[in-house]
Amino acid sequence: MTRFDWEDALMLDQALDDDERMIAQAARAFAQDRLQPRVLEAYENEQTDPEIFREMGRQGLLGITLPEQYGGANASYVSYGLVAREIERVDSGYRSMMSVQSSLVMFPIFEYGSEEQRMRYLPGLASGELIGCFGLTEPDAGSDPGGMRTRAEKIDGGYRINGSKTWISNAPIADVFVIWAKSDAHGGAIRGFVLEKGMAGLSAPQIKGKLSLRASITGMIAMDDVIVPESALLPNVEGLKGPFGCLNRARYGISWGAMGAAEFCYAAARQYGLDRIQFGRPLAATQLFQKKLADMATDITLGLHAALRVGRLMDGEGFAPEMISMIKRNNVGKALDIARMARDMHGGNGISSEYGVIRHMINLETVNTYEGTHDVHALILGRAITGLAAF
Ligand code: TGC
Ligand code: FAD
Repeated sequence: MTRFDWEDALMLDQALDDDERMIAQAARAFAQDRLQPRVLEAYENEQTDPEIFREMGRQGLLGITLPEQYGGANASYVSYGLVAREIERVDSGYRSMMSVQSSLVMFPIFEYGSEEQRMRYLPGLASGELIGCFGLTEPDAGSDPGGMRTRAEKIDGGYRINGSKTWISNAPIADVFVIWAKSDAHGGAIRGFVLEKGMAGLSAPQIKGKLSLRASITGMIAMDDVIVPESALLPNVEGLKGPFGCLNRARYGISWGAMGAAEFCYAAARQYGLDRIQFGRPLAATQLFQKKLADMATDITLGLHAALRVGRLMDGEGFAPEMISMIKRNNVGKALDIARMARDMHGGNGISSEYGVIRHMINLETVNTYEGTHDVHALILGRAITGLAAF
């Protein structure tokens, strides 16, 4: 008879191929050996070590779905999800660093860029020598990016870009900026531009004082008459489907990543319940404690299998964006519930940084908001279900 595995209730591991299993194991070893020992200090001091990008690059974790000639590993989207899961098991901020670089910077340059742009940026981004960021959100355009004000004005030989972006992961330490702007030369359509650190008029001050996602640096991007050459334009996409095409990949990765954070919290709560004696017996011997663990195990297992299903569709016959809204919304929402529950099950110790659960809980508040809020994804699903947009 098959034995029940509390860490893999419906045998996800069996549904992976050898390459995927190997990539997941290597990512787990990297995350546990290289990231876990640094996360407490990074979080407490709100510090991001740029060296982590190079370490991820050496480990082959950046842009792994891209072809090898551009520094990728030609790996499946399931593999990409498994990497996100292992990194976010340590911290959502570290997964953010990986997923912005891979899905929001390397993917658009590969998918929408010229061959010259691919060769100029992708190998350096894959090795982590270059750090990238993705500027879509603005002070007055968050859930509604179509309301952006950043403008690209055609000038001789290029464009003049004016505007500001906010809440941009990696921006203060970025070398490469993928920026979305309305272009007058294209009838006001949204176009992508690749800007480089050091361009006159471009700055990226850090947003300090975040109480969530403190291990991942966030900033604003100010563009004050930034002049870019014609070659900075991403030639092969126009309209909001450009940034949304990138967000599909990143949101999909988050659906795996959030489950990694939830798995950490579930395992920590289980162990705490086995170790902690109250009323003369382990907390884990009480019915309430066991019900909470059963709920966690169920939500994690269903969430992981749903993410695997979407990953298989991405690697095979194709996906609808609403599928990704469903798993991003569900998995992050469930992970947040699980982290809150685990925090409670640790009692007073649950608020200490040493146990990790409150850090995951606070991080997941951000994950629930960025890449489309929990409610915006409900509205995307609602539109697909009813045919009526309620934004
Ligand atoms: P809508 O009319 O729905 O669509 C406009 C055009 O875009 C196409 N489209 C998509 N294409 C591909 N994938 C998708 N998921 C797509 N969704 C829409 C659509 O077909 C249409 O194309 P066309 O050719 O007809 O022009 O646009 P809308 O303005 O009504 O959109 C509403 C809504 C709510 C869906 C959208 O604005 C939305 O998703 N808002 C959320 C914004 C968001 O997610 N921002 C994320 C910023 S980046 C970030 O948070 C990074 S955090 C990174 C980290 O640290 O990990
Ligand atoms: P708003 O859009 O103002 O939403 C506020 C509230 O109103 C939410 O609860 C929302 O669900 C609700 N709401 C909005 N519209 C509706 C509606 N029509 N009906 C009902 N409710 C609605 N952006 C980038 O471009 N690049 C990045 O790298 C990036 N990194 C980030 C990192 C961090 C740490 C954070 C916090 C954010 C990051 N973002 C990034 C921005 C993020 O994508 C936005 O914060 C998010 O899309 C929400 O936009 P907003 O903050 O303007 O909130």
